Amino acid sequence: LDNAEPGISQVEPTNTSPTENIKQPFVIGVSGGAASGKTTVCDMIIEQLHDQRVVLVNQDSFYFNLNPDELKRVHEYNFDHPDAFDTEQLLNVMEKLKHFQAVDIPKYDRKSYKNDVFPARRVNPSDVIILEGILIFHDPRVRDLMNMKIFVDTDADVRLARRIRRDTVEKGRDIGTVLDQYSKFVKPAFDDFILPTKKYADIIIPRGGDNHVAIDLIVQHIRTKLGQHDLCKIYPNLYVIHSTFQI
Ligand code: UZR
Ligand code: MG
Repeated sequence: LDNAEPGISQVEPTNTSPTENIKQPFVIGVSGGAASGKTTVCDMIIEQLHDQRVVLVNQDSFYFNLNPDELKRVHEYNFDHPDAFDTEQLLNVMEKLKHFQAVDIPKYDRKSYKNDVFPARRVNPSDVIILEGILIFHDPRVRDLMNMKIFVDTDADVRLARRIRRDTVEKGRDIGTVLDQYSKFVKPAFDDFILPTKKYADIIIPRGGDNHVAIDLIVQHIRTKLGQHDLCKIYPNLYVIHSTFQI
């Protein structure tokens, strides 16, 4: 070894794996009351970031399955409470995605209240992960994963009107049941659990998906952050894309 050519030991290895170069995916949390326009905001962000590897993870996928007793009295079940979600499982999934590992995410069916609909959704490693859900800012461990937190702030009457339309027209539910559920669970949970997490948001978007200016600003910020995220080291194309956008 003493005979090794001088300077050889100082040569940096060139074949490092991507994960050694890259830091971590950029994680965005999108929260807000039920029917506030969270999904629309996420879809608009994803559409504008079409040249990036983006994945959407919905908190719905982590609802606990209901036992037969709970299923029998489903109208008494509180889907708006933090305890309705399997946060440990969400954290496991996020841990994998943060290390660029592919992961299977359960599919949740709001009609059957089951989250083991087969096949599960296969999610490939991504550079941007969007976490969407009414209570996605509730657990500090989940909040700590996020690089950017967005709260979609839509008036309660607009949310209720949308909720009624969604549950009656799209899900075929009876209006009386929808209103009962709203006053019994949805509204109290918004006041007790969702609204108090608004203070953790970096950005509060009034009017949700109608707010194109806010979406444009958010997407610009994400692009800037991705540029600083060391991604260009392994994705030379991304570097080109970014420099083009910044000129
Ligand atoms: P978003 N929800 C259902 O109606 N059925 C389910 O099986 C699971 C959830 C409702 C939930 C909450 N509550 O108010 C709303 N109830 O979906 C959140 N009752 O939906 O984030 O898409 O607006
Ligand atoms: Mg939604």
